[in-house]
Amino acid sequence: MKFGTVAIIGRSNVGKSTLLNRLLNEKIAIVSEKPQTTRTRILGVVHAPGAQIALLDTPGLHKPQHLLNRRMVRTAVETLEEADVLFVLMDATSLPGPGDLLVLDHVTAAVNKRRRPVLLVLNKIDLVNKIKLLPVLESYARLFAWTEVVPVSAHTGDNVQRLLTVAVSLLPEGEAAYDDDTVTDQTMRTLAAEMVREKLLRQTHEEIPYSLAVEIDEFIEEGKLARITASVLVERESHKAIVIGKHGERLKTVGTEARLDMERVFGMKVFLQLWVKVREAWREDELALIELGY
Ligand SMILES: Nc1nc2c(ncn2[C@@H]2O[C@H](COP(=O)(O)OP(=O)(O)OP(=O)(O)O)[C@@H](O)[C@H]2O)c(=O)[nH]1
Ligand SMILES: [Mg+2]
Repeated sequence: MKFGTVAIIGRSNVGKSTLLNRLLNEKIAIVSEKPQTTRTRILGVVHAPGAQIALLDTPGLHKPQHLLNRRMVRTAVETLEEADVLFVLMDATSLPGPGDLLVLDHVTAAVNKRRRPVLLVLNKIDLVNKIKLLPVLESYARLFAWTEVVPVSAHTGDNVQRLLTVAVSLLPEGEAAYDDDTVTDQTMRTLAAEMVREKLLRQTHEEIPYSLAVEIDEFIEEGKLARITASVLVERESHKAIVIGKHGERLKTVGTEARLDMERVFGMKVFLQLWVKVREAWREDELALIELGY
């Protein structure tokens, strides 16, 4: 039996959470086109024949501006330092940029402390033709002594099976750490909060996506019904008005979309109530961050 931890590392938006969901065949991490979507480490357990992988999605590595972001980067760095195998996710649609070099600095520092397999996972190959892929591959090959290079599309699933095979071959020997039916460490409360945040991210722009948080105030299961009350935290009164929208339309859309997701994932009827609250500078407030699970 093989068992090990695999960290998915990279800058924001390269598709780390999309890859996690793809490898699990289940949506446990929210995804959006806005940077810094993932704020915590998310465990997904991949059960393969003769092997189990504790796959860890992480926040995108970036230059942090707020306490929230410093904690996000710390989470990613700690995860990368502890993992047995690293998936370094890069975007196949562009040549390495400053954000990617920052990621490689972190990876190099961790590997210098303790050697272990480092895979270059070049994602989003569905967006580039093969001729354009070659120079990107060559640039990355020059930057690091990769154990293996695997181009994939987390979106279509192209070559993801091969990535799994390579990962399993690099895992240490060991007993499975999780039950056969364990998929994630995310609680229903956390999943519910994140589903609301995902819909909010899609509906908002500029500064607002970064300054939003969602807190579950009440999660009551009554047989096949869940009564969920959640607060959307924003940093300013003006943001509150935007999140609510004209005649409450935006918040209503968010609520409906999130509820439908919850009903599908939880397999129960959901009654969802959303409130919007102003909590000034929560991104700098350690207590608020701890309460929010960040
Ligand atoms: N075309 C294409 N789009 C992808 C692929 N993988 C991810 N995306 C898109 O890229 C965007 C970012 O995806 P995420 O999975 O949220 O990226 P992430 O690396 O987790 O980002 P952070 O959590 O912000 O660090 C989303 O719009 C995804 O739909 C892919 O293989 N192909
Ligand atoms: Mg993510």
